[in-house]
Amino acid sequence: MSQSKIKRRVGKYEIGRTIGEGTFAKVKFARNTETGEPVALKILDKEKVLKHKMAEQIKREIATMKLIKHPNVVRLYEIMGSKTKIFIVLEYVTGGELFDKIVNNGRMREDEARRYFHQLINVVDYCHSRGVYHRDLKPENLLLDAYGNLKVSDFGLSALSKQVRDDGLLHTTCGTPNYVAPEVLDDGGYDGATADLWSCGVILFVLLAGYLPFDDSNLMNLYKKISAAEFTCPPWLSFSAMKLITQILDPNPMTRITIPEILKDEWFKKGYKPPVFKEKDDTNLDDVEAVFKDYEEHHVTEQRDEQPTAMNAFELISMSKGLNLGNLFDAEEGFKRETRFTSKCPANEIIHKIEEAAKPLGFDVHKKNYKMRLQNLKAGRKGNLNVATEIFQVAPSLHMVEVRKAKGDTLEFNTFYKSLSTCLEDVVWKTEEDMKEVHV
Ligand code: ISQ
Repeated sequence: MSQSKIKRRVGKYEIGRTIGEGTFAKVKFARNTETGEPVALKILDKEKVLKHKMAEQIKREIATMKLIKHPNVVRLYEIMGSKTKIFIVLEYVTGGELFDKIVNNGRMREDEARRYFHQLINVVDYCHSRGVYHRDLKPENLLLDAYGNLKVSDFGLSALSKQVRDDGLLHTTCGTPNYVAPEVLDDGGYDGATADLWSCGVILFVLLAGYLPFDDSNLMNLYKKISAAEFTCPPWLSFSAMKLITQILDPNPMTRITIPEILKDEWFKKGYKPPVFKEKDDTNLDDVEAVFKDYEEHHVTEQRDEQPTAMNAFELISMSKGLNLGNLFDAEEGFKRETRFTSKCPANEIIHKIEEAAKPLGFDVHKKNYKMRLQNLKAGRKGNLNVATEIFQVAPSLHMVEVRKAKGDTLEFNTFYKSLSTCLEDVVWKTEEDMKEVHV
């Protein structure tokens, strides 16, 4: 059972917990030990990158990303390489995912949604004007900073969203197709700019409606709905919002509304102030060269503290009170795609209960020691959700359970977590304070 954590260091960064996982990369919280600054560290396996002949594409994309300096884009600070890994050092943002707001509070008022949409269009316009396309705009890539401003992650890093399927080949359209433009699904070549705009339209719809415009548990039906742009606007949508969404969700990329036209749209224009920010031109690409030329003298050292550090039980308990979505936010690291709860039940019982809760929801359950991997193999959106759980022993009769989205759709993870919470109610340790909160 995980009773302690081993401190890991890469160069000047001390590595913390995993905050995200993808096919090619794992994202970890890390801290710059010289400045104390928190960062998000994207870790790629060199072997995987080379095996799939991705080195050139990733190098190009990382170099481009370093040039993108926009207040609403997660900054790429530097990259480092070790013998076996590539480390991408990214700005760390603490406000969580934009879509957590929908999950917790439901759809947004039009003014609030418009503010985020303004920021999204500003980013997309800025990047497109520099020839950079996202190609995978979706909720997981829309983060918020401490001031509630949008921060788009992975702009330009489309190689990292590629997926290795069972056939061993690389596929671009992976994960949830709900945000993907019809011409991308057609696989016959597409324009990155118009395809990104389609995804912005789907995002705007979700913000205003609280649900997806195109959804079906059957993947073929979902493709059909997307290709025909078959969606219905909810009755609470204003006419001007509906008009704009309909012009963005045009299945024909040739007639789809463009950014200059969006900037002139009646709904969009309300309260819009064109962005003003200074761009420092001080980018140095030497680190990118060094990593991809694999200069050994530039390799960072990966250190592991052999002496495991004991976990601070009180910290863990205070982070893990109750079983709610509120603790998706944490004071030290600010942002997580996971949540935790404490339990006084034996570990085996907790595992059994999680298994009992997950199986009827269509999850395949894999257990290894005190870690579990729940994989939803059903087709469609649910088919992509992967949840990792881990049980930590805090004291002989007290466990902390971490439930983390390893892969897939955030909205779906949160729905799953809510179902899990209901099933695990009698396992979770509730303090008197929690009980009071429930009853008031
Ligand atoms: C930046 N901050 C928090 C979380 C992140 C996840 C992925 C990429 C960048 C991030």
